[in-house]
Amino acid sequence: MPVDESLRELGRLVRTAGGTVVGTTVQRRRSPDPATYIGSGKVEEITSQRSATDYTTVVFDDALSPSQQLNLEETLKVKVLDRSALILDIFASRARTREASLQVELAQHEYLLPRLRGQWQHLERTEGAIGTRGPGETQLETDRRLIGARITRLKSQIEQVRKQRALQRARRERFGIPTVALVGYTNAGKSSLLRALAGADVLAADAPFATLDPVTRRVGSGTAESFLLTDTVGFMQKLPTQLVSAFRATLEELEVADLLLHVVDATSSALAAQHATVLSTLADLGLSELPMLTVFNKADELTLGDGTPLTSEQDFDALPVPELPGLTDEVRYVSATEGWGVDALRERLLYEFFGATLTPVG
Ligand SMILES: Nc1nc2c(ncn2[C@@H]2O[C@H](COP(=O)(O)OP(=O)(O)OP(=O)(O)O)[C@@H](O)[C@H]2O)c(=O)[nH]1
Ligand SMILES: [Mg+2]
Repeated sequence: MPVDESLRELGRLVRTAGGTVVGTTVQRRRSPDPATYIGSGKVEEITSQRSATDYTTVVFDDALSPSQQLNLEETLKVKVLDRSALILDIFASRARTREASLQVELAQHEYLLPRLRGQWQHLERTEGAIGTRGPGETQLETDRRLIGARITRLKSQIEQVRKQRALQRARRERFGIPTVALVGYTNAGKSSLLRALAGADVLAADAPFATLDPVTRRVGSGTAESFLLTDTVGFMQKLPTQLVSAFRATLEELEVADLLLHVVDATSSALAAQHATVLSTLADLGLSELPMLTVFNKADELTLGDGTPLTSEQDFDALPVPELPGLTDEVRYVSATEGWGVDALRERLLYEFFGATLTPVG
């Protein structure tokens, strides 16, 4: 993804976390400085901007090592966050269910553990300072052990969740209900499409990571001819690995899907990069082999070749077939909010599973 797109995305994350962006800066380097990520000149430039903008936090659009983060905080004298910390913060504010909370807390602790630097560290050097005596154990070690123990406990609780989910899935499979999983870049409109297809009351919001919990709804008429549609957390470039692995219990819902419905935001200026990110995340999760149907959403905001806006789904025929690398599967346009192409998509999905008994549409 181009740097300016990535920074724009970072800005959205900052705003979602409740911050305001007062300035951005970019440095081109052959490789990051091992100690401070950016070069010393850039550090000075950022410091000197302090008087003008009075910023309180500096956010880096990449993963910082624990020591880079510490060094930068000491030099810049403000809080320093990286993209991972910011995303973790948003996830923490979004977690509603016990399951999501467990997964987010695990990711937070795993992020925190190598960054523990203890307010006590400086005391270790002062011989005989209060709190450094005792059976040879420093506070920092105690903290590490406590967090380690918490991580172990969280992992076993998440394991319980996984077993629970596996049971539910087995039950579903026994009844032979096909499952479709919505996947896509965050904010592409997955929840809106679930709402449109299933008539379900689920949260859709113009913010990254509005959905954390997998929500499953039945789509179709009657019990015989219906499928389950599952919505889950969206993907994003540079998503912290702790998060992806912590969300395994949830993402396992995707593994058993009969079909992935990949929702792409057709209006995005970073469409190709977002599409590629979703494909590579799916590959990381070992899900590349699943059949996939790609829908280009938000088609109501597209314009035709001559610049006129679309007025209905009738205009889809006049839209070009999007050309994207890796796009080999069937492609469709939809508008989840206007309901355009939604009935045809539902029919198409039903036809996928019950084709023999249904009249093909669309
Ligand atoms: N114009 C237009 N806006 C849409 C459409 N579908 C979704 N949106 C808007 O896009 C924003 C994100 O929609 P969501 O359904 O929450 O997206 P999501 O993919 O579930 O996002 P996360 O759960 O945050 O990953 C919301 O403001 C929706 O109203 C569409 O077809 N047209
Ligand atoms: Mg959502």
